[in-house]
Amino acid sequence: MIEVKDAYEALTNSGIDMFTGVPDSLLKNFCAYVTDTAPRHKHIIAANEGNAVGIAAGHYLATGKPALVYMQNSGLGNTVNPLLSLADEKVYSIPMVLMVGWRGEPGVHDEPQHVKQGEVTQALLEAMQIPYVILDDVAQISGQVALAVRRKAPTALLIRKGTFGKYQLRNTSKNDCPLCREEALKLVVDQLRNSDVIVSTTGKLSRELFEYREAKQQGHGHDFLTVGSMGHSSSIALGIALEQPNRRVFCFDGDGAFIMHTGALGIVASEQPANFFHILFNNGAHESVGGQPTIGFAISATEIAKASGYRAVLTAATADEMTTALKALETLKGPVLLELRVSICSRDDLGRPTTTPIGNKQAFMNELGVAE
Ligand SMILES: Cc1ncc(C[n+]2csc(CCOP(=O)(O)OP(=O)(O)O)c2C)c(N)n1
Repeated sequence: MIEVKDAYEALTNSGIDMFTGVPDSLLKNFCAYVTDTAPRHKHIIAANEGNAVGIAAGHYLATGKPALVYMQNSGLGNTVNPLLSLADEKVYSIPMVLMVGWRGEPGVHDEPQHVKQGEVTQALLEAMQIPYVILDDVAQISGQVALAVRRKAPTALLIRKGTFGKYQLRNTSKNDCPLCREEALKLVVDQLRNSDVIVSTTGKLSRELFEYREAKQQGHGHDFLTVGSMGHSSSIALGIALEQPNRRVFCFDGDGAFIMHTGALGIVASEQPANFFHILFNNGAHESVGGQPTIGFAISATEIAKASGYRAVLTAATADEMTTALKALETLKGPVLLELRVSICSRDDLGRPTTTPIGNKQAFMNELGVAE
């Protein structure tokens, strides 16, 4: 096991003074240490992993020094374009070191959305001709930094589950919103009509929705749980809303996911689906992977939605405000964004969906009356 302090110091002693990326549960302890330790402006939690590669490239252009880009392997897809058409030796030849959390490593049990990603992670890096090591000794770190500098190209550190020792984040992102997300989610679900469907985002929100449906014995056919594919729930909901105009389609989004692909809002608005209701559960954090902060409360999600062309925007934080806003949805035409400001307090005993993704898809399509 490698202590995160040792890994951080191995990076800084090798000349890396800039850290950027999107948090990952396997990198939770490392990301926490970076959050607490790196100076202001030397650690940027990016909107998505491709943006982080861009930040690392800009940092190199301005300093001549490589940056570290951390991500879950799910985020590799977001990086392929800037890695191959910006940082690659055949284009601008920009060194950086990727630190990639290896969810779904073959032989290690993981959730379905990580299985294929885990199987192809090494092949993806190899296809991109990015030299990588599976980190098991802190001494490998300086070697990968030196290789990036020598080749003037990206290199990678692949991180297995349990590689890093524990570190407790001190600068946790907290907010004083009165309701936990789970309480807010229950208020919304209780207001829904039987014909409404939900597309819910990656992480704990979908797990809370699944458990609430279990508790209410309502089945899961009304909910498409976007277990992977972070940031795309609103686009999935748009695709449904346009073809099923007689039912309301709700996207249950998280702030990290919303920020990851915010351009989707303008596209939703450009279609003006009257049956599209975007519920943003904003807790200002990537709660599902360790509670690292997002810019959720620094931006105005409602202003973004309004400027993107949503027909109406609402925000609520107390139970009363939420109840009033949910009543207002009864008469409003979409696209509507309702931002629910919630605190970070998910349960430690939160379970995971017991249905498979394919079972979920079939039940959902069945509910929509569509045969495969
Ligand atoms: C492309 C991609 N990058 C990173 C992850 C890892 N990941 C899973 S959930 C999550 C946090 C999502 O944050 P938010 O939408 O704010 O929801 P919360 O965790 O607060 O419930 C992250 C970063 C992922 N699944 N996919």
